[in-house]
Amino acid sequence: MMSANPTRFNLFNYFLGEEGVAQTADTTVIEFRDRRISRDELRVEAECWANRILGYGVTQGDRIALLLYDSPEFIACFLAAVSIGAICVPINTFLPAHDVAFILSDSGARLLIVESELEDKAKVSGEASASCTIVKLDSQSRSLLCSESDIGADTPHLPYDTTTRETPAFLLYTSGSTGAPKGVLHLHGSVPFTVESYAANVLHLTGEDRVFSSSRMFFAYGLGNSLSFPLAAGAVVLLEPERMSAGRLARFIEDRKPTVFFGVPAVYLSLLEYRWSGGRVDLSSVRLCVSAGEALPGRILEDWQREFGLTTLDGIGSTEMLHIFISNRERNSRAGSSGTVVEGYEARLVDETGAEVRADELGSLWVRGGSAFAGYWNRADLTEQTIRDGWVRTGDIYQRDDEGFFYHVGRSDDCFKVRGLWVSPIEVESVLISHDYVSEAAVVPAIDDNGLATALAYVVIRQGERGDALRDEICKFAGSRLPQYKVPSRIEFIEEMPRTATGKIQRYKLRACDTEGTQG
Ligand code: 3UK
Repeated sequence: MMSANPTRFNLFNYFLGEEGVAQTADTTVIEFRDRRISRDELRVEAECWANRILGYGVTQGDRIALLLYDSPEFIACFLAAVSIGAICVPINTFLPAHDVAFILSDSGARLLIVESELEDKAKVSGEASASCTIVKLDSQSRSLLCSESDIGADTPHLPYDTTTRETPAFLLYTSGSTGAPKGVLHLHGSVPFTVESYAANVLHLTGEDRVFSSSRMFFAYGLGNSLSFPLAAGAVVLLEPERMSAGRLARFIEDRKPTVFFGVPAVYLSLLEYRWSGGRVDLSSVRLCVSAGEALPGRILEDWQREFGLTTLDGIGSTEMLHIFISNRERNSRAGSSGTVVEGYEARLVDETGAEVRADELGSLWVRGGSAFAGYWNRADLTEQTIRDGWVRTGDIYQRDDEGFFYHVGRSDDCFKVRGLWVSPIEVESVLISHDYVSEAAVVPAIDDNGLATALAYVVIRQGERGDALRDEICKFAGSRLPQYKVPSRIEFIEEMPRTATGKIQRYKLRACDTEGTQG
């Protein structure tokens, strides 16, 4: 065995190499349906995928896209891709085909590994189709839908020492700002930084833990929760490919007994409501819960704590910073707050000139730390606007109290999140105004009766009678063209749009209108 070159670093070795954590080869690392996969089995599976990938002629720096459910194959393919120095591009399996096509073409993927059940979303068109090979995986049997002999066999496996902490490892697409999704590029070194700063120091994750994340691995949040953190700690990750209702999730937790649960606020609310409606929710295996993606309303946190006697740590992370950089702690948390800066990161609240705001004033959040992204893929302009001297501008407005607790106030752009997923007002508005009766539309976040974000649309009507029938009709129209979470849950008719002198809709004025939370 060659001794590892100290400047060399590869995530495959970090997780599965001999110098890895104190687990033995036969320790279970993944539980999936009725399978238990040991560390050694995962390593063999990932090496096998690495050889296949090499057999397709993929080389260092090439992009390999994954359109896969949360499964052992997702983890094996991800580790295989990064082991040979390729750049892994996990794609959101809920995206419509045209967004998948955009990501394949924008990233210039050489290879796409896709679930047979998601094949329809992977119609590669135009230029991309000539250069992107598609490999299908049977969604039920979890085996390849092509013969191994189709792949250049006998390709020698490369040693995993061609990379360093500075080598690009993966690209995560996010549609945070208006417009097309952008690829956030991370280097191999980002991952150990999140493991040490957050998983070890904040969550105290150990080999005794069993983790489950309701957010998927194609999100940075899920990727840390289900891949990096458990593998680095020698914990078990529970994977579930299906989307679960509150009832199924409650049964899953009771059966599979996770000790750490990761969710978004809407999941905590749905479990609470399920319990209040008489459903059985047994969380006795759980020692710690984590919430991220959007602010966890203080009321949900307090209801959760009262119902289940469990700590839930709200923390803010982002795709650009890879994982959580401001968080509450088990023995030091505040309801309604994102918590305090995680050790290893620095955070500043600044005004428009970049000067630090005074205590108690609102400011834009800038953050710095070793897991910051390397740049947006092929978007030097946007990279330049977002990251300077290592400081990443998050686009969030925060307030900090004198104990260092951060409180989320909103976003400086107009985008917002519903159920932890981005909603771009412009995208929803363009659908609404394509309806014959709608002349103008403005979409803003609103808060429903539970304190969670929903989309509210103000529309100016061209013709037709303003009433519930038209409301329903417009919602149905939007529902046939947008994923459900983007469909406005309320529609208000107005005479005229408030606009600036330059003709921009003043969404902030509409936000301010929504004080009395009327019907939907
Ligand atoms: C918002 C929050 C208030 C905030 C993420 C954990 O959500 C993640 O990444 P995204 O790139 O979105 C980032 C933006 O989401 N946000 C996230 N968490 C909170 N706002 N309180 C919170 N607790 O606007 C942020 O800029 O999708 C979350 C870990 C990794 C992640 N990528």
